[in-house]
Amino acid sequence: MTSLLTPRDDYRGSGLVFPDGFTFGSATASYQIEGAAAEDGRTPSIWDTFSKTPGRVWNGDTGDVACDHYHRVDEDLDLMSDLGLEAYRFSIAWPRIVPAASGEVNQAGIDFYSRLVDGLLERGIRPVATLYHWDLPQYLEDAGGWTSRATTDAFERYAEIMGTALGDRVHTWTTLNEPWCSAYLGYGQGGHAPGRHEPASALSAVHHLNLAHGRALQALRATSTGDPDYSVTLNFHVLRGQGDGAAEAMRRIDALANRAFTGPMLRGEYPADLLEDTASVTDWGFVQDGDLATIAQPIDVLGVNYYSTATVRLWDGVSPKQQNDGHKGAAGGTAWPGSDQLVEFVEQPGPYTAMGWNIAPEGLEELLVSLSEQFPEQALMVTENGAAFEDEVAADGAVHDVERTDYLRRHFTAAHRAIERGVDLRGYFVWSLLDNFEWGYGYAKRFGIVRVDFDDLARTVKDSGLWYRELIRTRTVEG
Ligand code: GCO
Repeated sequence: MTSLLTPRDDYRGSGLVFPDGFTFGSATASYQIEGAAAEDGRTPSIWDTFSKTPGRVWNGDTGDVACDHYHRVDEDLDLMSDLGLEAYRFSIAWPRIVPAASGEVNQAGIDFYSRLVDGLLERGIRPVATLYHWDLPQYLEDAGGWTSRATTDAFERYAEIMGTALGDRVHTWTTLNEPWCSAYLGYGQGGHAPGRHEPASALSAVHHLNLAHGRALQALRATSTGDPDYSVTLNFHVLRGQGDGAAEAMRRIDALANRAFTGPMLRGEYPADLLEDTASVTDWGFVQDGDLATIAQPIDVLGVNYYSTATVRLWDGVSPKQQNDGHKGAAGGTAWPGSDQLVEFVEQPGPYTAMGWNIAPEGLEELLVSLSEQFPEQALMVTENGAAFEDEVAADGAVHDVERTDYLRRHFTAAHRAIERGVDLRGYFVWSLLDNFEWGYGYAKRFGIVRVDFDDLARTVKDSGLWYRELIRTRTVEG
């Protein structure tokens, strides 16, 4: 019998050429790579506190040293250049810039990112800077964190500082990375910092993150003297349904996970069904007059993070829930205020990555097409896609990460198909440049196309990195 999976069905494209102007990049985040946690004036973020709380992070790992990128920035810049990266997406550690409640600006923090941006430009690599990739200053969490409107004041001011400092050189500003994780995992499910389990707080965090995004865009636009693009990065849930109430389960999670952000940011309103679904948890009284207009600032490009699909079904409230403990697409039934009694995430067919996430390149094509149907004027950028696998170092010192290369090839094929179908997709950033601190999983999960030895911090380009270099050079997906 022949396989049902023809090469085309399996997303293992060959000879697919990406259009001119399509940007090939790679991404990292401050707490995951920098280290130097207590140096040059940086104070703790919620992730320092969380990772030092026993039982929160695998093996008690912390970001104290991480990849030591703070001290090895020149080596890492050369690495990016060797790979031929056209753009580099990094994030700025807020507690390096404004280390204390007094609000004083720490020049040493600004200098570090300024040097990074200059180093990128010297090498012909576009700087794509994210203001918030989860490292909220601890002093702000102590005052209420994202449940407090005052945090949006502080974020606006931080955006002003960074717009003034780097807005002459940054190519793309991104306000937030995956506010879904910050709100629901941080304040609802508790698997991420600050580790709170408060459904109503999670929804208030959703709104304050949205508001912070809008206020930051205004501040960045007012202070940037170059001509940067403006963006935000969201992690979308690409949903599959199971059982009798499949459509209803998918609608609910789509409202909570996707439309809770795209609604206010891109349409200037919260979806009515979201407000109804969550009415028993909150009356959304934290939304003030004028907030939605502030949130709905235009963006040049919408950042899309995609790793896997999620399957949901209505839960009868009685039978045992299937547990699915991935932190993203499958983020566990408990992450959903208001609907966690009603919807459960169920296990999906493999194959899986080392995170237990199912490999589904068709989900990326579907997501990109669906977003461009929902928001026809909106240019898109894949700001994260990649995979953790159990890497091994071969006798010759190389890392023959065949599975990661295959994963990337299949997802680049999916992105290419979306372009063929008319999606305005501007680029693609592989997550991640380096093996790094993978949040609750510490250093146990490796996403890098460059290996980091966490004993001596040596970097080794993996086979997937070599494959990516070739893709960038030829602009053509090959096996
Ligand atoms: C995220 C973050 C990254 C993760 C990656 C793998 O999306 O969660 O942007 O920091 O490390 O996605 O989980």
